[in-house]
Parts: sequence; C-alpha cells; structure tokens
Amino acid sequence: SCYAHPKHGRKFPDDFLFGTATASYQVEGAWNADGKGENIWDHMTHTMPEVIADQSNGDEAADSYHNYKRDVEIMRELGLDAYRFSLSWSRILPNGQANIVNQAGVDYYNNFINEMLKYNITPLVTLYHWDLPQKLQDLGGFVSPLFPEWFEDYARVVFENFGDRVKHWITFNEPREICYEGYGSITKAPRLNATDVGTYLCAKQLVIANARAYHLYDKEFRPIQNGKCGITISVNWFGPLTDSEEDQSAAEIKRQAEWGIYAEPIFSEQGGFPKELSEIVERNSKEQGYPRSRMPEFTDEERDLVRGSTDFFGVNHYTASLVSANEEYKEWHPTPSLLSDADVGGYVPPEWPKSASKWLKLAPNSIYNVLTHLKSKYNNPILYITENGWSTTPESGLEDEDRITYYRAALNSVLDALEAGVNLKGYMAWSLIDNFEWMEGYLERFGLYQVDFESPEKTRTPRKSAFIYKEIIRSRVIEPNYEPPSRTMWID
Ligand code: PNW
Repeated sequence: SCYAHPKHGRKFPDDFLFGTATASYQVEGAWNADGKGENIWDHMTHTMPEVIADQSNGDEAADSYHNYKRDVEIMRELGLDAYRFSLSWSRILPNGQANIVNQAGVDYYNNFINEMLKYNITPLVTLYHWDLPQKLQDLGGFVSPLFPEWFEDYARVVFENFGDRVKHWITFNEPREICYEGYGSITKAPRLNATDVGTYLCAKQLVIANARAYHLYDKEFRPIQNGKCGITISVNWFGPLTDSEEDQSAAEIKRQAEWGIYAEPIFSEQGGFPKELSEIVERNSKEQGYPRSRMPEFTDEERDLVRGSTDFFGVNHYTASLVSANEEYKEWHPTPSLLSDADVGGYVPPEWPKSASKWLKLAPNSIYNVLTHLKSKYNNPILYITENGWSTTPESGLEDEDRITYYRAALNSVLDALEAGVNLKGYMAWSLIDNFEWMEGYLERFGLYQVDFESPEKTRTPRKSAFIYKEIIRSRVIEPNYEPPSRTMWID
C-alpha cells in the first residue's frame, strides 16, 4: 500500500509490547464488596464529595470487579499484547497490614490474571496507584517512618500470590502525584497540604519503600519467579523557552522539581536528591528559620539501598511546557513550597491542541524529547511508556478524531525515539475504558472504549480511536489514512 506520511513504512519491532492501562480505584467499583477495606479515595469522596468536580466517586466506576471478563474480551478485540492494571491494597489487605489477607480479593485478581493469560495477554501489575488503605493513612501514610515496612509486607503478599504468573511489576504509579499532589497540596487524596515539607518527606519514604520491595523481589522471589520490578514516574517534557543560559537552568530546576526528586535517588549513579534543587531548598530553609533543610537527607546506607533499586523506568507521559526564568511567566505559589523553591515560569504555546483536561495539550515531539533525555541522563535504561493518552468530554461521543491525532503523533514520536536508540520495550495507552478521573470525576474521558456509566452493566463501546489503535497493533505500522471498515469490533 502507499503511505502519505513522509516517514512511511516505519515498523514497531515484533516484540514491542502494545497495551493499555487502568488503575484499581478508577475502574473496579465494588468499593465495599467481599471484605474490601476502606481506602483514602473511598474516605475522601464519602466524607468530602464537594472536592470532586461532579460530586461523584469510584463506588461503582466501570464495575470492572464484576465485568473483568468483558474487559479481557475488549483486550482481545484490540489485539493487545499487554495490559497494565493496579491492585487495590485494601481489597487484598483490608486494614493495610499483612496479618489479615482477604481471600476474595486475592481470588478476584487470580481470576482476572488467569483470564488474561488464557489469551496470551501479558499483565503489567502496579502495586500502588494511589488507593492507600485508610487505616495506614490514619497512622501517617507515606510520611510515617514505618511506611517502607508496610509496603514491603504488602509486596510480599502480592509476590507470593501472583508472582508465579506475573513477570512485570511496577511498585508505585507517579510519585509526583502521590507526594506533591497528596501531601504538598490539595489536588489529590489525602489533601494534606503540608506545602513546606510534605512533598519532600513523602519522596524520601517512597523511594525507600520502592527499594525495600525491589530488594525483597530481587533476593527472595526473582530466583524462582524470574520477573522484573520497576517504578513508574510521570515525566512530562520541560524544555527551555529560549536558548538563554537562564532559561536552560530554569528548565533543569523544573525537571528536578517535577520528576528528578523521585528519579535521581533511584536512577542516578551518585544517588540522593538532585543537587541544584537540594542546595536551593537548604538555602531557602535557613532563610526561612527552619533548623534544618526542609528536604531530608539520606544516610549513606539509605542512599545505597535506593540507588539502582529498579529493573526499568516506567514513563507516564502526556504533555509538555516551556520553562522560563523570566518573572513575566511566573505564577503565584504558597511559600515555602516545592513550587516556590523551584521558582521558575512556564509557558504553553496557544497553538498546541487542547484536550478536555486543562493541563493536557498536544506538544510536538515531547515523547522523543523525554525518552532521549532519559537515555542520556541515566545510561540508557530499559524504558516502558506505562501511560499516554488524551481526554474528551462526556458529550463528545464515539468519533474521537482529536484522540486519533494525538495517538498517531505520539506513536510517531515513539518511532523517532526508537530510531535514536532508546531502549523502549512497550507502550500502554491510557486508557482501555472511560473511568473515574480523580478530582474531575466522570467529566473527562480517556477511554478507547466509551463506558455508559448510567447503564447497570456499564456498557463498553469502542470509539473510533479503538479501531485505529487495533490496526496499528496488528500491522505494526502507523498508516495515516487508515479508516476502520465498520463500527463493529471483532476478535481475530
Ligand atoms: C495520570 N499532569 O495522572 C494517572 O496515573 C492516571 O490515573 C490518570 O487518570 C491519568 O494520568 C489522566 O489524568 C496524571 O499534570 C495527572 O501532567 C496529571 C498529569 C500527568 C499524569
């Protein structure tokens, strides 16, 4: 056939994993079924419904707890190689602690994993995608000194129960959203709003917890189970607005503040928090009258434990912005806070296409920029794109041309990165189905399949983008003029 695109005919490798991703709280529903314990999103949405844009919650969501067979059928319709999902900690350990295991929760995930494996779909399993057991939050959550132990205990239960079949583990989804949004501001549960120290204290405990789970896997489970254990960090692209020195170093500070504080301790050769940002926080803290830096230090032992504690870098990537040292581009932030420490400005060109989410624009070449940056910064690590996607409004229906434009641009950028030699093993589209979009409730839709949340069976219907993604997976090529033959999905 003939291709209109200038770089026609470029192929994804046969062993490249194409998949989609979801998260437990966003799709499962069944919030109190069969012994599941309360988590921080149950707690927040039930006690403060007004913080969610449409006052909704994930009590039912897409009810994947009862519809998992239909979900696997959708994966087969799309021809997926892989599926990334997360485990609900409080469905497995209702109180968070490992003394009581909820067998019904274990059974649910066993059935789901087995159903996927029946059709050769590789599970990529996230241990933590934001739904902390409420009982552990009451004890301090991520900033408790005991958090790494709780996480290690939970990881042991997970590896013991599922590790015979699951070979790709992801410890945490998006430390930035956990720590900055949950502890350093009010944009995610538990909305702690400890702007001065919340982000930094959480970041340290999180990377130590990651290391505890990683070493547990490496020493006790890998010898028998033979899998890999990584972490997923949200890495949007932050390039300089101009070529000036000031803008270049502002962009570097912004990258350190957004994802370097989680990536550097694990992936860098020297370990610990990023140098320039640490120095700024230490200086600011002194001026602000704190007896020590608001950014905690690592002991030598902690630094060594965390350094290299991963098998791959999972990248959630959505968008970009341009960073400036110029006052004109700066926004107000509480002081002290992460964002006042990293005191830089941001600019998003108005011509970048807009999604239904305020923060999400189609930025040119952003995947290429991120992946090649990580390749050179961290010595060519194994990479997976564990999320990438586009939102539409509930009204926009099934003909989602803007989502198709986004995915084609993103996947062309993936091919550019592969040509540049990045060690990228797979790509997970966010998301398989519409789901509970956190603070935005059901007002923003990311699914390749639409979900009818009003219907008792939460009917799933493919959008046009589903047909386009299916054809890319089948042919391993991005054909820019491909039109799906009909509105009916089929299983090959
Ligand atoms: C991810 N940003 O969060 C989450 O992992 C998903 O659970 C979520 O549904 C999805 O993206 C869509 O929002 C992000 O500001 C939130 O760039 C915000 C950003 C990135 C990822």
